[in-house]
Amino acid sequence: MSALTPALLEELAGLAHDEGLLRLGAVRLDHPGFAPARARLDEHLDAGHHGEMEFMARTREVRKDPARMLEGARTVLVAAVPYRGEPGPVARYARSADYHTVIHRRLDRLAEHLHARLPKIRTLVCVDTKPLLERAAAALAGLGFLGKHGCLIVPGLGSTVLLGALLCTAELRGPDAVPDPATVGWDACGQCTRCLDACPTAAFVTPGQLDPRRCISYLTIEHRRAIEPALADAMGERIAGCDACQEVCPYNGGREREARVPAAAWIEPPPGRDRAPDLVELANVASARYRSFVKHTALRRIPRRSMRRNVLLALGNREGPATDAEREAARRAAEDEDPQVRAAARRLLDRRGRSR
Ligand code: B12
Ligand code: SF4
Ligand code: SF4
Repeated sequence: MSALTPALLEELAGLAHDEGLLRLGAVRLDHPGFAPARARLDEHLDAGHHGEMEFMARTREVRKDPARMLEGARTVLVAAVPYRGEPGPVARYARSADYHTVIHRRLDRLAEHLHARLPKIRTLVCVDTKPLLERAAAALAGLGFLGKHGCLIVPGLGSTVLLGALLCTAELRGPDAVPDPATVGWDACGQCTRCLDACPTAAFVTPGQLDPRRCISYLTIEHRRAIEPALADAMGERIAGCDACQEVCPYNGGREREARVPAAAWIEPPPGRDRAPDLVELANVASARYRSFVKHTALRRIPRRSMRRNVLLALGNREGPATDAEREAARRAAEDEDPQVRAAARRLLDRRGRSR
């Protein structure tokens, strides 16, 4: 049988690091630590917390048993990829080059190395969209621990990292990276509750457990229906994703992080894309222009109509009377064929439409 020995894992971790896949670790799929993660997933889905994310309900059983997507899968390799950027209306990760593509390519190269060493194995690259419990796998593979904000915190890199995984049929030899699953919990947060307190929509049910239906990331990216008025008010000027719970996390501070990351590992914005978007222009953005705005970023997942709704809500949340350009944009959008765009435009006019 093909074995992933500690020596081979160490060799792969070195190669992975050079590819920009940091802190590579591995965990067996039968590690007992997956049991609480699976139970948590069941609880989450049974409570309907996934909201409109039907893909979560549809893939419940595969997510709990990844061998259903790769027959004979025994082990998952996981790595962290850091991103950075200033606060703004678009969450940092979504301003960067689309991590699905970037991390997938890096993992493809890692898989090539692995296949060269263990020719008989089969592998499957998983970045976000495959039904895998990525945070649990990363924590159990020894990359870090789960914070009360629910994100995986990698010591030295913080939680502003994305995860990529390589599922494989090789058998992992050697001791478990995390022998006691209890060590991945939120103990390392101590008495801190900054993330829970900073969440604009009070989306945490308990530490580490989110009700995504209240999370701005879900509302701006996944939720296609009208957004509840109180939640729309709390979104502020965020139009795609949210970083609030991670911005306040002490594990994300510190300039030393920059020095720890090899330059090639960062997921950076596509060239010329790091400026803040012009919300007035986006309010009535045409299809072709929108396609170029979202190109090569994870923003591609947001339909244009949802983005226009988000932008009009954000403009409605600004302080003070609307500028002429904002009022004009709102008037135009108030005649739109899409009911949510129309409603968000009218909200803006009602709140800020009076003359200055
Ligand atoms: C659906 C989804 C969302 C949804 C719902 C999130 C949620 N909490 O459920 C929404 C749209 C809201 C969302 C938001 C964000 N997401 Co998201 N999301 C996912 C996705 C696709 C599935 C997550 C999932 O399984 N949810 C179900 C719940 C129950 O799982 P969970 O919250 O991860 O909790 C697990 C742990 O608590 C664990 N657990 C509980 N107890 C114990 C005990 C032990 C011992 C262990 C081991 C584990 C464990 O079990 C749970 C299930 O595994 C993953 C990718 C993937 N394939 O995993 C990315 C992912 C989690 N998201 C990611 C990111 C970056 C974000 C945002 C930061 C984006 C943004 N800036 O807007 C926010 C963060 C919000 C937050 N505070 O969590 C990253 C997280 C990276 C990290 N460092 O943790 C992931 C891993 C994508 C990636 N490949 O990088 N996301
Ligand atoms: S991403 Fe924003 S809305 Fe979602 S839990 Fe964190 S702070 Fe709350
Ligand atoms: S902000 Fe505090 S409580 Fe939240 S994850 Fe970071 S250390 Fe933990």
